Amino acid sequence: MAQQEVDLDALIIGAGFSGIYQLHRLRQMGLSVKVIDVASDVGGTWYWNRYPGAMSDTESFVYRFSWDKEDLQTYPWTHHYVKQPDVLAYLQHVVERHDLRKDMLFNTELLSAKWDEVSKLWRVELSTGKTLRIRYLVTALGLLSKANYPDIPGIDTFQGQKVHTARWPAGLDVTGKRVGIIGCGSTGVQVITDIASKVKSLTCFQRHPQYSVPSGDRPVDPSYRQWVNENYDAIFDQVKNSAVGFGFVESTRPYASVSSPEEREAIFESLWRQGNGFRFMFGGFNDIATDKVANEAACAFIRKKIREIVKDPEKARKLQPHDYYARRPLCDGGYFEQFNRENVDVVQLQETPITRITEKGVQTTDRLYELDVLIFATGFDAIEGNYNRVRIQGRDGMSLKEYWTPTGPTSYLGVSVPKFPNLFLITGPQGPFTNLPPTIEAHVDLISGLIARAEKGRKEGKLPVIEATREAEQEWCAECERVAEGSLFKETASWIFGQNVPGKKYALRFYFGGLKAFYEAVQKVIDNDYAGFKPLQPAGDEVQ
Ligand code: FAD
Ligand code: NA7
Repeated sequence: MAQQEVDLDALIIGAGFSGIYQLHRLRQMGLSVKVIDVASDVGGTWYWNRYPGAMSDTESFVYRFSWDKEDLQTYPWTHHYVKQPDVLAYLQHVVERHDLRKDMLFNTELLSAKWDEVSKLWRVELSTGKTLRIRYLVTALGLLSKANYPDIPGIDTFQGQKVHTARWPAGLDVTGKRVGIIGCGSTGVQVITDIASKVKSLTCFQRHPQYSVPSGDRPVDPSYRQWVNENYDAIFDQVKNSAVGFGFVESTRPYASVSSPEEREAIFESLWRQGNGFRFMFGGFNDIATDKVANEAACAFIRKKIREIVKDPEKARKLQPHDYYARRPLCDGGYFEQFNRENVDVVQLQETPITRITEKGVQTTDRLYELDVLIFATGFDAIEGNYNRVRIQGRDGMSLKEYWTPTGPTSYLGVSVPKFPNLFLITGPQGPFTNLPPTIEAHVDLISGLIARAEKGRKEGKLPVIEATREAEQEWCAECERVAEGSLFKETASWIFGQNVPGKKYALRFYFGGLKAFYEAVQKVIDNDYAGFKPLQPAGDEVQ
């Protein structure tokens, strides 16, 4: 049997949480493997997003890897939430601790990848000019990684400084400046909260007001840290057996089961005081995201809080949302309070839309806002954005972009796409909607198992080719649709369904069945000899 020469057993694209763990796992299996990233160092999201106030909204104790227990118990964190420099330092630390850097190449972009049907290898082309033959290609490109710039007329004429939050330049200091910010999502809320007290003026151009609740961030008490350290096994057991994996116990109580208005109010008030957006949405009642009455009760509670916090009635009016509370839930460190500052204002774009950007600033239908700095907190071309800018061609020369065009992005379990053999996606489309590290671990563990199976087959004289079947992908899509049935998220425009980028197809991009159900589904696949993946074929003479 002829051996096909490979340059590497596996190539991983992306050096964030996903790429780091995948490298660790494949190296443990004795494979030759490298990670590349277009960035100049590790970190992924936390390398790129250096805007003021950037932080995680998952609490510190579960926004990390679960697989290195000693590190879990010894690595320091000072607050209940980790800020961007903290997460970056943590990921750098993991890389050093497990000696992973020697297998990482930075300033290196994947330009294209083509499946070669004869050799059964991927031929990948890198920005460094190198072309490599790879057996297993793992994409850890990130689901919130390709920055989204709005298409506003005159955007290039602005003479002040323009900046996207995901590309914040080192040394940009907004102190004392006239600043405008377009976008009030999770990122906008963090930036506004951080810079409001420092800038000369801050104009927030808001298209949709947001439901945001307090984060509850505060310094970590030593006794709390000790409790966490002593209970890490139970904590991650709970996370992996929960729906969203945020480290709190989700409620099983329907809103209607509590009949007393005072008791309902007390539950919301308690959630508000504890802090965290996901806890507010999922920790008090089990149907805020599915039942319209329950949802409106949560909305009314948050609107009341906004009216209480924001003293200027006109600003308070503009800041109150009236759509469903059914986007990724936000939390903040005093967002609405910032609008009590004289130098901070909100422009409701549904009333006075932006007509163009001029050399001096932002022109709306009623006036020109002169600015020194214009911040785009306009989010990401999420999920498939990074895939579409790389030409990945599977069987028959079809690109992933072409494969996904008719339906929107699909996959089997979020990791594998029919007709793209030996391509493995970490947090690909239709993976779980959760705190991401536990989902990343589930994906990496599944991919590592699939590759181990292929390697075992290879040693037994079989073709090491892994490919999901079309039927399995369709069944998984149907399962994603089934568990999303009745979710108010489906009725609320956001990046989760692709509505934040003009021209992007509306499609279900996540599995809403929860982490526990996802882990169970994966275990079932493994127990049934990787059901849904084609059986390994005997190797012919010409290929291996
Ligand atoms: P990423 O960290 O996005 O890394 C992908 C890497 O791939 C990038 O470094 C990119 O440069 C590289 N890459 C892409 N294309 C190419 C190419 N063609 N060639 C070479 N390299 C390429 N999640 C949570 O669960 N909780 C949170 O609190 C939370 N907060 C967030 C806050 C912000 C501001 C943002 C933007 C995201 C947040 N997320 C959060 C989501 C976050 O993206 C994930 O938690 C996690 O960091 C994703 O890791 P990753 O390795 O999968 O992808
Ligand atoms: P999001 O949540 O997509 O928010 C982007 C914001 O930008 C949102 O308020 C948008 O308004 C606004 N936006 C986008 N385009 C425009 C235009 N053209 N005009 C005006 N306003 C616009 O991105 P984030 O970065 O905040 O958060 C993404 C995820 O990263 C988040 O969930 C965390 O996981 C971290 P809209 O509300 O659509 O009207």
